Amino acid sequence: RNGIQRPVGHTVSFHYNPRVESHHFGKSHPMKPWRLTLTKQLVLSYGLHYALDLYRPLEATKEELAAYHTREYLDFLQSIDPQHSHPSSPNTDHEQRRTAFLGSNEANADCPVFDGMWGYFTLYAGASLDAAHKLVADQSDIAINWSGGLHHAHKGTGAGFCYINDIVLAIQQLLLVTPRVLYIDIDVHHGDGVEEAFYYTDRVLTLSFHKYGETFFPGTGALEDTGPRGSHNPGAHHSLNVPLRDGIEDAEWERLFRQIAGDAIDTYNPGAIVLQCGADSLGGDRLGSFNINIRAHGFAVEFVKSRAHGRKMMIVGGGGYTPRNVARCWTHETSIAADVELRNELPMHVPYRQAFTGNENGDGLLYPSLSNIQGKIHPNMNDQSYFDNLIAHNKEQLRYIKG
Ligand code: ZLM
Ligand code: CA
Ligand code: ZN
Repeated sequence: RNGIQRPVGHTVSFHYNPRVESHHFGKSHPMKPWRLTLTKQLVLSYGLHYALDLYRPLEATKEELAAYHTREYLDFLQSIDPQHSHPSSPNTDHEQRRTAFLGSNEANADCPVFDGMWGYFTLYAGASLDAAHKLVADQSDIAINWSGGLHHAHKGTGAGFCYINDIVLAIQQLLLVTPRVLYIDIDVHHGDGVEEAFYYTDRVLTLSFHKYGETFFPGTGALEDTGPRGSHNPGAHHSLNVPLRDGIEDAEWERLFRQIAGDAIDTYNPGAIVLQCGADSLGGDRLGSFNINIRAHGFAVEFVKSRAHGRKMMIVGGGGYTPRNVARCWTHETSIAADVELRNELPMHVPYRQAFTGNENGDGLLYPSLSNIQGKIHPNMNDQSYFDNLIAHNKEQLRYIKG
C-alpha cells in the first residue's frame, strides 16, 4: 500500500460510480467522461484508496432531482433519451422542445442529446447527493465527487455541458442541517447556475473565480454583480465574483484565493463549504486560458481544508478539457484531502501510462510545468492594481455580512 494510511482525525469519502465513464457526448465534444477513468486509475495507482472510504452510489431518483429542477424539464430529459423515448411524440414537437430545454442542436451543440444521458445525469447527481448525505450523517468530514460539479445547469434548462445541477441539489441537503453554506468555484467559467439558485437567500454565499471578458462563456459574473439590489433583500451582497483576465499565474492566484476565500470563510462562518474544483483553470487546458499549475490549483483545497476547523467540506469536479491534467489535478487534490504526499514520478504500473509520458504529455510526472510546454500560450493580462481592486471590492461586500 505504498505506506499510505487513513488520515488521522478526519474521514475522507470518495463517491464514484464507474458507470459514468462509458457515456459519450459525441465525437470531438470537449467534455469527456473518460477523464474520470484516468483520474480513478491514477488515484488507485498511487494507493490513495487506502486512505479513503469508497462509495459506489446509485442513480439519483427523479424525485430527488425534482427538489430543484422543474417537472417539465425532467420529463423532457427522461423522454428524450433514446432508451426512454416515446415514439408516439412527433419529431417536430420534439425538436422544438429540445431547443427550448437544451439550446441549439447544431453539430457543435454545447448540450447534445446522447445515448444513455439520463443514466449519466442521475449517476453524477446521485454521487453528489450521496456525498452530502454522508456529511449530514456525520459519517464523513470531506466528501469527494469528481464526476459532479456541473455548475451551469438551470432549474428548467441545460447549459454549457451541464444538464442537472448536482451542486444545488447537494447544497439543499446541507442546508437541512446547517444554517449557512459557502460555495467556492475555481472552474475557469463563472458558476452561474449555483449563483442563480441561491441568488435571493443569505443562507448560501457563492464565490466564483473565473475568466471574464470578451465573449467568454457564460458572460455573467462581473465584479459588480454581488446579488440583488436593495439591502432589504436577504440575498444582497451574497454573490461574490472574481473576474480574471487571461494568463493568471501561480503566485498571484494563491494570493488572491487566500485573501478573498479567507475573508469569506472568516466573515460568513459557514457550517459547510462546497468547493467546485473545475480543472479547466489549469494551464494548457483546451478551453481555459489561465496559466496555473497543479499545486497552485490544489492550493484552494489545501487552504479551505486548513480553514475548515471542523466544518463539513464537499469537493466536486467540474470542467477540465485536457484529460491527462484533469487526472493529475484531481489525484493531487484527493491526496491533499487525505493528508498524503505523492511522488512526482507516476507509478510504473498506472494504466494508460502513455497518456502521461513524452515531452508534450508531461514526461511521466504528476507535477509537470503546464504553462511552458502544454497548450496555447496565454500572456498574463492581469496586473497588480487589478488584483488589488478585486480584493478591495470583495472585502467591501463582506462588510455587509454578519456570520
Ligand atoms: N459553440 N463540439 C463549460 C461550458 C462552456 C457558446 C460558442 C460551440 C465550447 C465548445 C461542442 C464537437 C464547465 C459557448 C461555442 C462550438 C455556442 C463552450 C461540440 C468545441 C465543441 O468541438 C466541439 C463538434 C463544442 C463546444 C467547443 N462551448 C467551448 N466553450 C461554451 C460552454 C462547462 O466547464 O464550466 C463546467 C463543466 N459555450 O461559448 C457558444 C456560445 C456553441
Ligand atoms: Ca468559477
Ligand atoms: Zn468550466
